[in-house]
Amino acid sequence: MTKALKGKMAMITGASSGIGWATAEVLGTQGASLILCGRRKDRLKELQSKLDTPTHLLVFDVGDKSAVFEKINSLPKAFSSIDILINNAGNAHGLKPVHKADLEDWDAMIDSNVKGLMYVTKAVLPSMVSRKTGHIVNLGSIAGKEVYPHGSVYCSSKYAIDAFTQGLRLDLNSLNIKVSAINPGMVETEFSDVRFKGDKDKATQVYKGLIPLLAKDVANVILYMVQAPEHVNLADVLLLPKAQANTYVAHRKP
Ligand code: 8X3
Repeated sequence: MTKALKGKMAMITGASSGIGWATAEVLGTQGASLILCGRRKDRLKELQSKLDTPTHLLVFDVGDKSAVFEKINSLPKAFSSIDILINNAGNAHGLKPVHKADLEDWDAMIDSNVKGLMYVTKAVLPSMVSRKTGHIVNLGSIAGKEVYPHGSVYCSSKYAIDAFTQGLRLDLNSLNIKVSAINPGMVETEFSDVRFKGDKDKATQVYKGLIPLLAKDVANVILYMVQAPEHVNLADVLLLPKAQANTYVAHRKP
């Protein structure tokens, strides 16, 4: 059977865990060659060892501007023509009201979720623009559509992704480059562990009494988006677990 993404090159940021890892597995199964980006080399190597497709590892922090351009500009020729960019890297740090929040948490979110996504996009674009082809999929969030208490800066970062996605779509419209966003609700990954800095009790409470999305659910929708017919763009997808109605209403079983 022909694999849907045979001959395509996909770059995935934040591939060392969660949605990025699952997306690598799903796109790899469909024959895409993969550039796996992340900060944790050991995790990327572990992922690489599980995949049956050509892969190249790029170890860098998306928030490190010079590293982003240096790494992406020095990709080996066989991996330099990127067809699909999955801008997944990012996280939530802390869940506190503005007057109690830590500035370091704000910087971490703005640096990776916002600036990092923008740097990676800017670094990948020349190859897409010159070839007049490509598809950029940004990982937004329901938090980029609705603000919730104590999430002001995380939500700001995801609203910024929403605005950047719309701006990119306008700027690239005449260049045959597709721009999409997928905006998940609750997904059970390391997300809440990172947000609550390893406090397992707090992280577990987030998903208590309901069935959240799994990373693989998001990855499967990303696959659907990137293999849609050339003339079709799933431009803005909100993906929720059935139990979640919005950012603060979720039906939980006792
Ligand atoms: C993750 C969704 O609502 O937990 O981006 O912040 S939420």
